[in-house]
Amino acid sequence: MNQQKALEKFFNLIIDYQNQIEDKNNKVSNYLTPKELKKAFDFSIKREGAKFNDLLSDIEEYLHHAVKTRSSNFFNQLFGGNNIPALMGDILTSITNTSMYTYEVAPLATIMELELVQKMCKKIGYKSGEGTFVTGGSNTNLMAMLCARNILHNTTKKSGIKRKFTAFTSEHCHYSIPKAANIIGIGEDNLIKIKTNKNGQLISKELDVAIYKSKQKGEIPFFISATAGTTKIGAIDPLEEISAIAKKHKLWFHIDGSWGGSILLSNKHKKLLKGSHLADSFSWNPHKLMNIPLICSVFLLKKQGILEKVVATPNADYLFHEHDFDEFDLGKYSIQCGKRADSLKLWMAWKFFGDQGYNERINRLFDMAKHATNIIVKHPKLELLKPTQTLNVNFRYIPKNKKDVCNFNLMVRNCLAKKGGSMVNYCSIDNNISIRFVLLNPDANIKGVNDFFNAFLSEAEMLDK
Ligand code: ABU
Repeated sequence: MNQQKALEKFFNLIIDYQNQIEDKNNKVSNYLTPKELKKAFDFSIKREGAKFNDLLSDIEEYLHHAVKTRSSNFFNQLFGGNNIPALMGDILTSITNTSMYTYEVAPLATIMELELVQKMCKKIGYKSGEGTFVTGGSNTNLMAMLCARNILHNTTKKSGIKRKFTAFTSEHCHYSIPKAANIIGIGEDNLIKIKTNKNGQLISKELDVAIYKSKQKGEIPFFISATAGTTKIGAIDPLEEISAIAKKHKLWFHIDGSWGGSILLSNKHKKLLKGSHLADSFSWNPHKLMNIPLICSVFLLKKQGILEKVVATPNADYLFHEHDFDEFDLGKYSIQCGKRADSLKLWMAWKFFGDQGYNERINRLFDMAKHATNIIVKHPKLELLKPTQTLNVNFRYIPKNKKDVCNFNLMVRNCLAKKGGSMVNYCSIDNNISIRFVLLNPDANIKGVNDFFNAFLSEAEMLDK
């Protein structure tokens, strides 16, 4: 089989796969243990190589075993959803295979990135900010801490840290914040985690006190990270209050909006993120609520000129040449060298759906989160573990004898995942196992949510007999 025929067959398989995704009766996963999977699939790579025919049957197998994360029955993770324009963009990115470091090799994607950064800055309320696409939400948070360190203490870029720097966030922060503290050299122990209220939101008074205490000890507080959409609960910290504290103490104020940032696209719900424009920097992951294929993460800053100051390093004259528009060579503003053209898929999706389309998509998700919450509240056996604030619905089933509730819920969840009809994740909340039902796929509908709860309840009732 020649390359052209192989490509044709490949795209036919992709179309079949897409049809499976759209068929709501299709399984989300065909679960196998690692041992079973090793038996079911030939992972060996032979010295003599293989033929396209072999690869095509491997691809069929791969698609069979792949978890259908774009299915509307997938409620497991903070990414997913069907988005054909973005998928086209992603395929186009692979086919044209370039790196975003210079305008010369990525002309269109460069301008798209710049346009998108400005559009996102406007949504946040930044008048003339800047930004860069990075390789995941964790790295947007890393960039934020690095910018804070190098801008507030401008000798650190060259000389490193000589004193004890402290950073502040809530106990519900994403685990990338301590990682960032590790990577930029302040150390995880010097990240001070502030208590949250019963809704999982940072208590700003406690933040203020913690900063004072740190100063009294002779430490150097420099960074606060608030969260707009915590991973477990979907809580949004009190952004305006935190901004006032950051201003008072002259600290960098960052918002980790990796999950909740896209709520800014909803005219109805964007008020939840009131005060976003006050932050010095903002993390936003379009691969979450905007349903762009992984990875699509953007780090945004209120002021221009910071990225170059923080990351630019001389001595790459084989790549960055002086020319009439060398400010378009985006590699100079990135901690990466190779940089995938992730702007293309976001640009295509946003062009297709428009602001209006995304407004409707996000609003629909909020309606479904409300519907799911109502199901839980009305059902005698279900308990809502936290008030639903955005798109995370946390609940559990209370079995007859009320014994071992955590393990019981874990069992129900795992049975569902193994059967593969739908997938939902779990987390710990206040020392309980919580089923975390997340809404991010706008193709899910009220019937789909009802079907999920019916499946969950029938599994639970069977185990509770
Ligand atoms: N970046 C956090 C995503 C974790 C999750 O999918 O639940």
